[in-house]
Amino acid sequence: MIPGADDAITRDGKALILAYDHGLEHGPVDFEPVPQTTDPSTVFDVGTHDAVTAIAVQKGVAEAYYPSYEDDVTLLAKLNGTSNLWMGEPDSAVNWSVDYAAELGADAIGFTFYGGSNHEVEMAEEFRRAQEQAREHDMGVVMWSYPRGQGLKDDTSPDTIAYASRLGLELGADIAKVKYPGSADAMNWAVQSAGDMKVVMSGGSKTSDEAFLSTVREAMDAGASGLAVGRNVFQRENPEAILDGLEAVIFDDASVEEALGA
Ligand code: FBP
Repeated sequence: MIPGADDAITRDGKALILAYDHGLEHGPVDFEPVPQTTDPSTVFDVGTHDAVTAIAVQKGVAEAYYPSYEDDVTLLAKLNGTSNLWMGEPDSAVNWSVDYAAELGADAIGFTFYGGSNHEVEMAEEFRRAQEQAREHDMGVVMWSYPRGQGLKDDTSPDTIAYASRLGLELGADIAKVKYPGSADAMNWAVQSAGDMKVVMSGGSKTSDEAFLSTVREAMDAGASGLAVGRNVFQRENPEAILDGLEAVIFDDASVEEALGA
């Protein structure tokens, strides 16, 4: 972690990253609730909301759509990713180089790291290369830190998520994105485990406005530095409304009740 390396993708030290790599990770099934989101332009439009500090996409989407939005959104290049069609032990192909991401205009890279996978060693080496290249370009580094693999029984237990955030600090991320471990205490343990490195919560599958904002409020109270979210924003008919609420909770320290009225 280098203090300030994430400045381009944070506001007041906090992040609201709009993740839109689901077409690769899950397939078009994630776009079915709001079919217009199959078109990346629709989600880039959502990403122009003031609350969004960066939009995380894969190479092909960045190449084709980011040039039309470069004045309005901050690009986070999600470097690796694997389809749901892959049936092996958790692994993630590196799909573009950091140099190419920088050339396209990215201010940060995102990298999935599956600690505990039988592929952990190679993934750590790939992360090392990407992290050091990102430093050469003054780009921030966000680790999608998702421990999983055949040896791991519970990938969201408090100890596992604390380990996930610690892996981000140990391996040189500026921000670790972790699954919510189920309670404020457990989230606080994950934040403490990361030292000065920022920890953000992963969005997860879509829930109600109140349930989602409550979880985000809990995570923020536990010391999280924001959120990286996909489905809980773009699977809503009115994504701007939930972004208004998230902006209130994350940046203005609003209560859930205040945010629901935002
Ligand atoms: P969501 O907010 O929709 O959960 O997105 C976060 C994210 O990390 C995406 O960037 C990624 O596509 C997806 O979750 C991967 O989820 P999983 O590996 O758990 O299926």
